[in-house]
This record gives sequence, structure tokens and C-alpha cells, in this order.
Amino acid sequence: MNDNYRTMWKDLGLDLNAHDMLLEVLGKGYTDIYLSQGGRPAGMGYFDFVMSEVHGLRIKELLDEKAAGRKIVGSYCVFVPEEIVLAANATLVGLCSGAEFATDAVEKLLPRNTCALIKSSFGFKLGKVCPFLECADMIVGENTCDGKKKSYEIFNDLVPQLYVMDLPQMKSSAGKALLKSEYDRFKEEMERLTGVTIDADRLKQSIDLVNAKRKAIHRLSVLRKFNPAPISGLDALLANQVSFYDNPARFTESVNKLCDELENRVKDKTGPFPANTPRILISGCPMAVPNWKLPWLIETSGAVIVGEESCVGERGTRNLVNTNGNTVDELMNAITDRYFEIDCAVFTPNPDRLQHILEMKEAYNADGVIHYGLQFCQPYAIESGRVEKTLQAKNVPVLCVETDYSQADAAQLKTRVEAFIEMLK
Ligand code: BJ8
Repeated sequence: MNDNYRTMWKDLGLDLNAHDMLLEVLGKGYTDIYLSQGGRPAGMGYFDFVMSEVHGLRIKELLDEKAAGRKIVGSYCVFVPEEIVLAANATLVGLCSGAEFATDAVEKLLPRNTCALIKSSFGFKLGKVCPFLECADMIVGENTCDGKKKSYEIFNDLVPQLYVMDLPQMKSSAGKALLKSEYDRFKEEMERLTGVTIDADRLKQSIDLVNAKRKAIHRLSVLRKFNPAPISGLDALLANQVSFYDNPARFTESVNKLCDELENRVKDKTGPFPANTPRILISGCPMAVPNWKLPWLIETSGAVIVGEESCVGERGTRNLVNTNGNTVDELMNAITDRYFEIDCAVFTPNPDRLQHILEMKEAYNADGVIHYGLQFCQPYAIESGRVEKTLQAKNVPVLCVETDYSQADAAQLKTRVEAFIEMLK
């Protein structure tokens, strides 16, 4: 690893020993899972490079942006609109963490029965191992599930600039009005942070940039509908994960290049798995880097993942923002309209999500659905019962699993996954 990076990490206040341990875990996971896959498209080389430089070159780019006066904003949820951040001439990076770290220290602040995603976010801060977190000028929390909402009260004592966005819990007109007013408040906060006034032109440009990114991911998703699937679920998940911290324009270009290659694979009927390999739709909690355990178990058990009903997947990227508006308020309304459609399980009731799972099952020609819940995540655990019933009523095979970030249950999970896939055959 480049020595300059070590100086950079030290200057950011990282604990170099702990950070080395994290990089080792990340590197080993990546080598074992990603680099051991066969039949990968050449276009994944870009994403491999991004992963190898995730704490290196990408952090240097962000620090260079900061040196040039640009602000960095970190977020934990797809409800934080990148369009508003970009329009204020700032950069948004995802901070969700997919690995256990500093668990003892975390459990002094949070109950043990807190979901792994929240614990991991705390662990990355307490363990001083996340350069994205350390270079952020502002961190945005959001009132989604109770775990996140209450933990931000404690997180506020750990980070200098936490801004908490309130979010509705019901898809009512009052809920939408709340979301709009919170986005207006966030816009003002971004203007205060950056000193940039967000006008209609700036907002339109940023909407176009984020729409282009989502369109590229939609294009990738459409290609996964073919049989054989031209790309593994692990690789498609990686592209989705990278979208949270890469430069948006470069990311879009790289996904589109990958799609050009995949279109040829579709024509040639080639892919990493043979035709008629059982096809799985994953549905549930988000999977942040390096949480690849379940997808890896699935794709090493004789199935291919063809879609993710998840915030790191279609729930996070579905729908574009309408660009017809001419005023800031019209465009802010369009942004609100798009984000209000996100069918996170924190909403009550949440029938749209059930409908979307059924639609995705059909659209991606999935043979079965694996519902993935993080242990102690109540919204998705409670909703999994409905998901199961809805799918069973349509004779769609479904398996509900609950897990965390440890490897302790990997063998047991693999047995269940293998039995499910066997049944699909
Ligand atoms: S829009 S899914 S990114 S809140 S797994 S912390 S729900 S206890 S992550 Fe999420 Fe936004 Fe919703 Fe998406 Fe709580 Fe569950 Fe933990 Fe979760």
C-alpha cells in the first residue's frame, strides 16, 4: 500500500493498526469471494480497481475536493437526496458499513440486540477505521427505524457535524408534505454549509447527473433478466455498492461500458452460469460493503441472483426524478415525489413493497425469493411474514433467513440455501 496513503490516514485520525486489520478483512473477503469467481465480465475490472483503492485513491480524491473548497457529506440512507447535495456543489458518500468492528466498545453504547448495520456504523467510528466518515464535513442521519433514530442521539456525541432529517412513517398527503418540508430544510442546511445558493439550473443539472446514474443501473438490471444471466449477482451487487461512494459521472460511464459488454454476452447467450441455472431474487435489508456472505452462499450453491429488492439494489434506484419543472420549488416537489415512492419497511402500512417483490419476481424470471433480514431489524423481520404469505399465495418458493455480519452461521445458512435451491431444481 502506498506510503502516502498511510500519512493521509494518520492525518485523518485513523488508528493505523486497527485500519490495517480492516483492510486485511476486506482484502481477504474480496479475494476469496470476488476474485475466485469464474466468467466475470472485463468491465468489472473498473469496480475491482475502485475496491482496491476504496480507502486510497478515492479518499485522496475527496481530500483534493475538500482542499479546493468542496464539502463532503456522508449519509446512511437512500432517503438522503444526492441531487440536493450535488446542487450545493458538495459530494455525497454512503457510510453504511457491512463489517463488525470494535464490537466491545459499541456494546458499551448500544444494546447488544441492535442490528449489525447500526453497530457497524458505530464500530467504524469508535475503532477509527473509516476514512469516509473522518473526511465528512457533515453527516446526515434520518429518522427511519427506531434503532437508527435513537442511536443518532448517541452518535451525535461522537461526530462533530450530525444533521438529522425527519422522515414520514405513512404514505399519506401529510407524510409527503413532511418529506417536502424536510427536503426544503435540508436544502437550506446544504446552502449554509457550502455557501452556494441552489437555483433551478443547479438543481436541474444535479438531477440529470443522478438520473443518468440510475438509468445506467436500470440498464444493468434489464440485462439480468436474460437467461443465462450475463453477470453474477455478486458482481451486480458490487456495482450497486460502489454507486454509494464513487464519482457519479465516472460511475455512470463505467456501468454503461459494462452494459455494452453484457449486451454482447446476451446476444451470444453467455454468462458466468449456464442457462437454466435456478434464478433467485433477494429481498430485504440493504447489503453494504463488505457484506457479501449471503449472495456468496447462494451463488456457490448452484443458483444465480438476478435482482435485489433492497436499498442497495432496486429499492434504492427505482424511478427517476421528473425534470419538467422550471422553478426550484417545482424541482424540489419532483425530488420529493421520487423519494416518497421508496418502499422501506419503516413505512406503515407498506403494501407497495409486496407488490414490487411480485413484479420483480416476474420481471427477472426468478424461480424463488430469498428474504434477507438482519438480526434485530424489526421492520424487515416483521414484514418478512407478509412477504412469505404473499409469495406463497402465488406459489412462489420463498426462504426467509435472518443473519448478521459474522461468519458463525455460514455453514448452517449454506445448508438451508442449498436445500432451497435443490427444491427449485
Ligand atoms: S430506506 S432500508 S437505507 S432505513 S437494517 S438500520 S431498518 S434495524 S437500513 Fe435502511 Fe433507509 Fe430503509 Fe433503506 Fe434499521 Fe433494519 Fe438496521 Fe436498517
